[in-house]
Amino acid sequence: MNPEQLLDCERVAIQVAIGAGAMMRTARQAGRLEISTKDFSKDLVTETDKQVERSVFDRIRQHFPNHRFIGEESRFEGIGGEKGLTSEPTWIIDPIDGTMNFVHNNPHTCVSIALAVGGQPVVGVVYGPFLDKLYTARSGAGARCNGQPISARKNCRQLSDALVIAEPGIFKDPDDRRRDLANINAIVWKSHGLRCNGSAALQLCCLAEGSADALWHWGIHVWDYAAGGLILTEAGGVVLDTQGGPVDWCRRRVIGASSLELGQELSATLVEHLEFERD
Ligand code: LIP
Repeated sequence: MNPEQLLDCERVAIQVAIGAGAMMRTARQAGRLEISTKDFSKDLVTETDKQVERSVFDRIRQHFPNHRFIGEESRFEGIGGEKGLTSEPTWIIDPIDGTMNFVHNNPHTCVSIALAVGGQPVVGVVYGPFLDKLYTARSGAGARCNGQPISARKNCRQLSDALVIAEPGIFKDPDDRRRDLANINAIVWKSHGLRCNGSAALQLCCLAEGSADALWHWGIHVWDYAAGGLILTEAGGVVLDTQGGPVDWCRRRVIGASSLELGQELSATLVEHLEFERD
């Protein structure tokens, strides 16, 4: 895609994200979220998640009818059911990232919209309607929040100087729970401390704006981290695999960091590694 095409895709994604945020606000004000669970008791979905995803798909498809679509609620139906990312232009949508927060009237929830070409995100938009924060990025054009350039804290190169984001209590499997608590215990005493806000997309944007310095995540899906991952790298940060190598957008694991040195130290400090079926 040429720069003009990328700009057009970002413009559409921003318009659609703002519309999705309005749907989230309306649903919360109405106070009827129609909540159900998916894989286990903490894996929530609301009718608003489904309605927002349908709206985002329909509105983007009006502009780009030949593109492919992946969404949290429709999974891979939008691309014929097969998992994974191909080289074709593919929109990757999390209609409400941080659904648990959305249900609890917590503001750390957002719509996440990414466009991937050649298997890599090239446009990312994360909109937190209750935070009034619109994070945007295009490949090679930097990252912004509400139109203003943002930058990761690139001079934070060691764990002992870093504020780290973790997210305890998200696993169904008791062994995964024990193993990630071991990681939390290992990191908390070697860093400036841990923070958690419950939305992977917004957590990656925190690193991009320099309000935190590193994170690790297992079990999330491509729609949770594709847009936020591009926003972070365009802000000068890095996204890595938890083993320290290049990120795999479908491997369901990621390290984000303000610098490569910090990301690699975080990877080396994790004492347990979890595995999840690929997207
Ligand atoms: C959520 C992520 C969160 C993760 C949760 C869940 P959802 O996405 O943003 O960081 O820990 O398990 O995957 O399901 O709210 O879109």
